[in-house]
Amino acid sequence: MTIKIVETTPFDDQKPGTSGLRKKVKIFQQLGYMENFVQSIFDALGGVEGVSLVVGGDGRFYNDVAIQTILKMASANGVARVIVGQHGFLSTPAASCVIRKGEHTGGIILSASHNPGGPDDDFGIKYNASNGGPAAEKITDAIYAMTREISEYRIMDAPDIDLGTLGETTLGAMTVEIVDPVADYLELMEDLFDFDALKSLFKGGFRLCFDAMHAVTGPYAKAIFEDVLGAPAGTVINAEPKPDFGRGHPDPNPVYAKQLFDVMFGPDAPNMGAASDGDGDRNIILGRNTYVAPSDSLAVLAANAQLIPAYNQGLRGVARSMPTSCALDRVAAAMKIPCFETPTGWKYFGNLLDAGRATLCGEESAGTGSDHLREKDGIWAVLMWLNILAETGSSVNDILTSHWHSYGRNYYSRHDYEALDAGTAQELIAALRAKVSELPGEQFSDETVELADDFSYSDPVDGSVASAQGIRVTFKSGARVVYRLSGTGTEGATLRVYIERFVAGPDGLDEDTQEALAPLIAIARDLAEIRERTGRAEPSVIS
Ligand code: VG1
Ligand code: CO
Repeated sequence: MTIKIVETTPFDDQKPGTSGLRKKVKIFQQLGYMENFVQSIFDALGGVEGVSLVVGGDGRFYNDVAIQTILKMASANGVARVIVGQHGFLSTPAASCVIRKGEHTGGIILSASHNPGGPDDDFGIKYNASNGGPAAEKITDAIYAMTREISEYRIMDAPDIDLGTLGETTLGAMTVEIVDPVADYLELMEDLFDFDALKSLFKGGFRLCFDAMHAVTGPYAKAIFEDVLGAPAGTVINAEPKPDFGRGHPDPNPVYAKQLFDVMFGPDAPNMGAASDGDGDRNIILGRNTYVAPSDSLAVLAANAQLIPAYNQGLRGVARSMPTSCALDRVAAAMKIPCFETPTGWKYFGNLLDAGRATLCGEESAGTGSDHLREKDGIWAVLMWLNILAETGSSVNDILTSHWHSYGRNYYSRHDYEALDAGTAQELIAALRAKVSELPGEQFSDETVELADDFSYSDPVDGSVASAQGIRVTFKSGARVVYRLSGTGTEGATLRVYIERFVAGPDGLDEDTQEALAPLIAIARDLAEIRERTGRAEPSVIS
């Protein structure tokens, strides 16, 4: 076995987005592309001699090839030890868990999350730090800087490692440990929740349908819900992970998780439905004939967290991404705890969680989590709901309705315009940015603009500033529209429009979301000239 030093030249498109570097598989397959990025991670860390790293991914096409490359490069760069999930599998939250528990230096997660997988679809890679969370912007910026000046990478000339056999082996001087991807994560969940109460719930005939969407959560969900908690076999559907997610799109929303929605809105629906995404960090929750909007789910979890063993001391604070609805703010106000508003992307929660200033956090894009990890966590959120249902004896629908009666309802929807021409999308945002300062006071139908700006976040822990994070327009009525471009896509641009209107109740709490928001949706489209600029009359996905 020898160490090869390979000369290379920079690629100019390796800037990490909202959550790492995401590209088509074909781009990653270019000679040296993966290697350049991995070497840049190592270089940005100031070298990796003697460190220990965790490596795993969501099992999508190219996962195995990428892991072999990373192992050979880690060895050639002097890494002492690498922990790999068996068959290369580690859900994103499980990777965060393994990094934290083993006090490793960091980890490399291979995933394009909710994007489709397969030879013609997407792949991704990101670095997580020793706290188990996505690298902060200063590290991703440093990685990007390295990709611009890289001239060589180091790789071991060695045969592939067998990723299927548990236990230790070596690659050059480096130890490789293949671990059960579920074990540490299951142990953590057992610490947080009342598993006896959950076992009794299922024993009493409670029915759950969990759609793993042929993605990484299948083995986790089967082990936890069926094997440990005693839910009947078949509780987890689409449980077998596949490199192309069964040709599906592992994004748990009403469009791509249609099978689950059909079950939950069909005859004889189970008590609760849930789904996760490609890498297991997202969740959606459904009751019978009910879809719980992720922003509402976050608020419900915050309001009821004290029922759960891990949070029975109360929450120190909560945090949400800027476009997430303000339902959480109402709960925080009632609890008299701080509510932080951060840019989109989990990396911005890291400092608040590390500093103990936020206990629970979440995003409108179906991500919720807490200080138990530094990633959002899909199965954790499902266990939160189950534990709340077990404690209260209520149904999902009852919990949600009574929440609205206590706090009012933030009607909320996100409209995505996918695969737009990138230039057109950027011009649309630039035009909005140019007019924000003139918007206050302007009237659109029944709404008058109160505030408009391009969101800028100043981290209260380390003072770092993230600017140009999305255009917010708040109306005097309390309604709100937010515009931003996705940072996770791999083709053209996706415009996300977030629309929100608050109704205090007790009347008007049971309207259809799209109907309740219709006038505001029309304003949102006019204000940004979406049709005129993009030629699109309707969004491609409504969630
Ligand atoms: C999207 C979501 C964001 C989430 C990110 C990663 O980003 O909007 O809330 O943190 O995906 O989620 P964007 O830039 O496309 O809007 V995942 O499940 O990829 O790790
Ligand atoms: Co994800």
